[in-house]
Amino acid sequence: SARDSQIFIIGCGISGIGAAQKLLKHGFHNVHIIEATARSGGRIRTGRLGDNFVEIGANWIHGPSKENPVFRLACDYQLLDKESMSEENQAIDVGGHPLFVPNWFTSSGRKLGLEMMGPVAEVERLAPEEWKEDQANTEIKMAMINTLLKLECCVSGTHTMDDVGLGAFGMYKTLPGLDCTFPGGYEGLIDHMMKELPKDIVLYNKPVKCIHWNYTKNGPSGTSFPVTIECVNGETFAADHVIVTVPLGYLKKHQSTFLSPPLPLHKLHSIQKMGFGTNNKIFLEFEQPFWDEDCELIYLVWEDETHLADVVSDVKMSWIRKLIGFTVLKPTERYGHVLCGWIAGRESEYMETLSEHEVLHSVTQLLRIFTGNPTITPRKLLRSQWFHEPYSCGSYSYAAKGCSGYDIDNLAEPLPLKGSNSKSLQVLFSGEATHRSFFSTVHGALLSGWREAERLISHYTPASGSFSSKL
Ligand code: 6YU
Repeated sequence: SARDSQIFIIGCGISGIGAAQKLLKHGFHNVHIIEATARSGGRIRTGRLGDNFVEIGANWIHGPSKENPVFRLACDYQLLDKESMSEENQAIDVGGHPLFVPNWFTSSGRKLGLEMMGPVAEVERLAPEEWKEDQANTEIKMAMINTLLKLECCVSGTHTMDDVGLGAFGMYKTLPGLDCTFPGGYEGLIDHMMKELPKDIVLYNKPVKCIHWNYTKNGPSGTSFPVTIECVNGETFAADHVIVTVPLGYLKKHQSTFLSPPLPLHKLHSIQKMGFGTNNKIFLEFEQPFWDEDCELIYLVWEDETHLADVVSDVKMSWIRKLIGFTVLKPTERYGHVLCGWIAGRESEYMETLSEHEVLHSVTQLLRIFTGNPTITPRKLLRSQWFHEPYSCGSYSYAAKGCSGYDIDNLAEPLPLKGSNSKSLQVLFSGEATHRSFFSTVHGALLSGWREAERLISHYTPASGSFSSKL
């Protein structure tokens, strides 16, 4: 029967897990996940810094409210605290920009007063001649704007905002609800989802090398399969359908070898055009805080950066200038005094090549300068290295200049294309980057996995009144 078809899902991130869950629920029983690494979760990864859980990958549920499937799952599994689940929290709508209580430190060791903050937002609206009237503060405001611009690079996961396209940027949708975190770690969500799947569904440590499609291999009982999956270790798997969930960064890097025959040109072009960048975290633990008790976000401002720029001129010498500052891990009773630094772009990719010791040294020097306190010494450091993760090749996708919704639709389009005579839906595509309005998020990834599972389900569900089977 249709439900016997062999389905392989490549990648055990939330998109792949979501697809498997949905297929199994609809009676498909020959479903397997092939995962390159030894673990599930992909870019959802909870690590440890001393006694603390810290998120190496995804951090928040963006827009935790009823419409968000990650929020719904997290509530079902009881993984959130009361406040995050409250109706009030769900109703707060800040358009994707949580309002953190900030502290501003500058490169001359000054701590800026909050009164500076208002005028920064105003500067963007002022006519150039009006700027001059406030000459004394113009330069420091420009420097503050540069910090905010670098922060936008982190949010979008891009090297520079010059690479982000305005049109497609507008396709990204925010949901109501004030962003919240998982007190027990984001990976708890993965653990719960995995518990609902059969134990042996995932084949770990099996990086896929190539998907051979439009290809017929005779199976044991004379059945024929259009797809053969070839793993790096030489093993092969015959399939009717394959759902590819690998990150866009991985597809970009391996675009010419990952499929055979190769991807159709329009699909290839869209893969090249869509953006995929790096955003990394640097966690630091301190004995004592140097920030205010209510502070949630520490900004670092370079006073000599008085011209609009979000990239540094000499990456090797000055990569640390791209570090926008730190979010403060709350509540303090749970974490102690832990900061999470944010750094995007090629400066971030360069940081990954340095030893932990070198990064610690640079960050310590930086903090001593910005606080004017020559004794500040972080106790521990942990940083992510998403660009050099061989099965991620970066952090998440963004709508690059020149991209449109069609490019995202092209990424999501299954193979072979409509109108071809061969067996349809051989290779399907899901993953964060294939979602038109929620790209770059966990909920976008989950929804895209469900979408491709549903595509297969409806493929095998004869339209009512029709006698023809699609098999
Ligand atoms: C969110 C957040 N968040 C921070 C950082 C990162 C990400 N995201 P997966 O990669 O998970 O799975 C694929 C699997 O495939 C994987 O296991 C591989 O090992 C495997 N694989 C690869 N190659 C293979 C092969 N050859 N063979 C076999 N297997 C193979 N999202 O909702 N909240 O706070 C953050 C953040 C540092 C790195 C994030 C966040 C993104 C999510 O982590 C990500 O989308 C999903 O986990 C992806 O799941 P998946 O299954 O698709 O892939 C206007 C405007 C616009 C801009 N954007 C707004 C900003 C929102 C983004 N914010 C992110 C921020 C943070 C901090």
